[in-house]
Amino acid sequence: MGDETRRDGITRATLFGSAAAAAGLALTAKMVEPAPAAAPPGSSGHGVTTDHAATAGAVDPAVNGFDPHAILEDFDRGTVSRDARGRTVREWTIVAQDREIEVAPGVRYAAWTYNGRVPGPTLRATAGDLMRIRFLNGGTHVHTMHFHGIHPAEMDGVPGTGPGGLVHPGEEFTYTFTAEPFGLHLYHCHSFPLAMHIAKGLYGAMIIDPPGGRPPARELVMVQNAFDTNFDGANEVYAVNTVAFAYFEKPIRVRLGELVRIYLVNVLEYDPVNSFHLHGNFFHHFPTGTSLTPVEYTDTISQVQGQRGILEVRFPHAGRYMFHAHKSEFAELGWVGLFEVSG
Ligand SMILES: [Cu+2]
Repeated sequence: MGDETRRDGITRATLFGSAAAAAGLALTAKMVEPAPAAAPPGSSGHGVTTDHAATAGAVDPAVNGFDPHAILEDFDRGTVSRDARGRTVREWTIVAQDREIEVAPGVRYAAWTYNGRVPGPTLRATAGDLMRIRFLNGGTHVHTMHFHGIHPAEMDGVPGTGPGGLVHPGEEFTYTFTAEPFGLHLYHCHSFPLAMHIAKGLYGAMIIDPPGGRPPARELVMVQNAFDTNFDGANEVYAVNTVAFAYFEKPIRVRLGELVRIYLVNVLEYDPVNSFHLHGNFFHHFPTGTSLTPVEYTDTISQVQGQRGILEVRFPHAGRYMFHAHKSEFAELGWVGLFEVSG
């Protein structure tokens, strides 16, 4: 039985009114009553509310303690020092925490977070730097940090690879490796059951800049994610950077003609493919960001879970331009935003 069939039996409630409806989009969501019995251990058992009034408007960043608009441009370069060889050393402290977040107006989700936010901090280094990430498990389940990149097995954060592969609540482990290769990567928990540990919110982007960097640009991080708010193994809310419709309610402002660089990471769980489509424009696509030469000039790309790419675009015309998953269902359930281009 496929997802669509399975979801047909679920109550469909019109949700997400306000700006989206004003724009002429027919936005509906598949929402059901909370199902505490199906909630995984450690969750607070909160499902979603179907209270229409409660879902109007926008999510207040103060409620979550993080703002999707701030996450777009929040690059964490760590605490910087130099080792005896003169090499740049970057150090971070990441804490896993259970935390309830609001993923759409009135829709709460019992998340597992890195440093209290979903996605976790965007870690940024330059190729060749030594990265040292001290991970403390302040949650209620066994977690890890598994980084994409090139590193020794004992730093892989997967069960069976040593103490870093199984960090119990109250314990810690420091992952140390050289930043390589340059490109756009990601990190996520690799405890089992894996799908649950990712879906609950334990992931983030990791940017390794090439030596010398990339051309100056307005840089934006977008982590494509979704939330299974009723624990039925399918998602009800889709987004980039967690909060459905955040960039639709409040468009991302960019300047006419400026180079805009989007770091796009797909961590979507439970659906096989995600996509990105831009209206009224084309972008250059650098898959995984591991080359400085784009492979494609297009307006749409697709990515499976774990795939990521850098998109570079300039807007030659002022106005509002939509971007969204070119999977209409995902867009209608929150994965849609706007660029507001002005001179
Ligand atoms: Cu985990």
